Amino acid sequence: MIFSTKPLAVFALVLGLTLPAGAAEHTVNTNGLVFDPADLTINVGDTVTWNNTGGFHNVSSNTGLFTSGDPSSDPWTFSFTFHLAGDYGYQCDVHAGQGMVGNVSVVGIFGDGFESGNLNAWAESLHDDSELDQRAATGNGLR
Ligand SMILES: [Cu+2]
Repeated sequence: MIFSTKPLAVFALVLGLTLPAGAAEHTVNTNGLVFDPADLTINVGDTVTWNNTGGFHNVSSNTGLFTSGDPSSDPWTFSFTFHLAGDYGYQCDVHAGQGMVGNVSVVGIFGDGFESGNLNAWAESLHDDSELDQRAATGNGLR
């Protein structure tokens, strides 16, 4: 046997220390008839929060994966955490025809918890039923 368990433990420690920090939060605001920013690139496990800063709007996934609900002029806030890589287009149902659309590009394969060395939490993050069901329903595969 060439390898003892000690080098493997050291390798795991170094791997854990060099992975990026935890999940990040991102904000998208309605701004007139646009989402700002309209295009966002985030890491798996990150959360996006949309804020209605004024006007009659909602946020609605192109595939039905998420929605803030019916359009409203209330100062609503809606958050969604993305557990799988891919492109997630969305729109304001009222103003999509006027170009009020956006996209969240989710990159990376590591989810919440992996950076802490907790493989179980990481695996759990890959099993968000709503997303997996959506992938199956729409054929929106992993890229
Ligand atoms: Cu709108």
